[in-house]
Amino acid sequence: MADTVPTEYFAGISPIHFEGPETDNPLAFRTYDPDRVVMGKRMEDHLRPAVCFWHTFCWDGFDIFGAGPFERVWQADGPTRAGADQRREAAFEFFTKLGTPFYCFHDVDICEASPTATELASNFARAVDDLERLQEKTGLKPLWGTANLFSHPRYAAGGLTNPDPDVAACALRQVRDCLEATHRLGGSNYVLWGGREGYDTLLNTNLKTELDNFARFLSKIIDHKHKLGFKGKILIEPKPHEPMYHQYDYDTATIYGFLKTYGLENEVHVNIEPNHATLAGHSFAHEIATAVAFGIMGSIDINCGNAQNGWDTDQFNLDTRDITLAMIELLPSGGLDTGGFNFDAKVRRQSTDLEDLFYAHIGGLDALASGLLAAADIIEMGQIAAFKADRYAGWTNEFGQFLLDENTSLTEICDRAVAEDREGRHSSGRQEYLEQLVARSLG
Ligand code: XUL
Ligand code: CO
Repeated sequence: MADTVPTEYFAGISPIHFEGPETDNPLAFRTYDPDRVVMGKRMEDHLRPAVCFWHTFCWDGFDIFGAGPFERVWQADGPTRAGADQRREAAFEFFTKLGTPFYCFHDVDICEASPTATELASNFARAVDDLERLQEKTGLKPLWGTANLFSHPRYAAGGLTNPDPDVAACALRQVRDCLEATHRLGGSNYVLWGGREGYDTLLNTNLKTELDNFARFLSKIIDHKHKLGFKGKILIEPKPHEPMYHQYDYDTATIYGFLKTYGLENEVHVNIEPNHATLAGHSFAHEIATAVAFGIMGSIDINCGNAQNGWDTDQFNLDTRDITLAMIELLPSGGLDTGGFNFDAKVRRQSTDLEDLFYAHIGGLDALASGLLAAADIIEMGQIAAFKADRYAGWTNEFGQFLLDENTSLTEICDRAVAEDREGRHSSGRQEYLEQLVARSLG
């Protein structure tokens, strides 16, 4: 047991402010300036940044090879009620000092270890009351809440796609409680990450039954959301694998195909995570472009992987080019509305000091701000949009329209192509010129 409950967990760290690019203070923002207006909107309103509970306050640094080295004061009591009470206090002190308006949580993140479903329900309800108090004190709100349907041993074969109806019912109970709590706390969205919705081997899996069940339960969740009057979005978070060999929510395109198959495409959006995009063999920008194209863009879990390995390393994304390329896809669509950028990222295991949590989030926010500024600059200069418009201009011409006309048959197209001797000719895609424009705005 910790002897006393601290009144301040991050003593010696003052609220973080914007000091500009010239500052040499590592506990200040160099680029993230919440009130700065970019393309007609405040930076904070573009980014809607959120800090997550799980990596930043729950994780003690353990990995599969060794115990956690972090020794956070609020972790000294272990996963007890007293420890969870301190964890929430510490988290809200951190959010307030960092100055981010949103946070994200799993049900299990905010309360003590709860072996049974009934214990979780009552511990969670108590913790949500406390979050309400902390929110009133600080003005923070959840960007989203989510039920953890992957840590408890009962979920080894999935939550909503489990072969056992008892387990699925347990998962639904957790989702119901967490959706209601997220609504009550004024959350902007509700997330479903299907960590164990998938399989390790097809030899023990009835794929069609699992997908049908998942869709059926998803529509019940959507019905419940409407009954509650929750205006936020339901978000599915794509990830191809890890922990399972194959996860059903493989990537944005797969999710769209699933939603469309079951008629849910107008009810569900996606929560895109760069490290999940790269695990699926895509870029961050590709996932954003796909979600925007299908009208299912929701929110972003910002992080990145490591180019040298194939794991979900959840690092803070400092790659401003990667962020800029994604923003170029996102901003012209109007950007995020209920979504935001949640730091689903963790400090490295050797970064054991409390200041490291600040350096990580400050660096992450500055990188987002730099990407936003560069993308806005590129969009405002207009050459990329102009190049694309010109590249596709043929489709607005009479011949292009003739091809696209639903009454035009394949034979008519071919006959006309022959009669008019239309062969076509390649024109430059100008990739290097376009990349140069991006590099120029990155400075
Ligand atoms: C796991 C992951 C989760 C979800 C929420 O890879 O990203 O933290 O964001 O369950
Ligand atoms: Co995530």
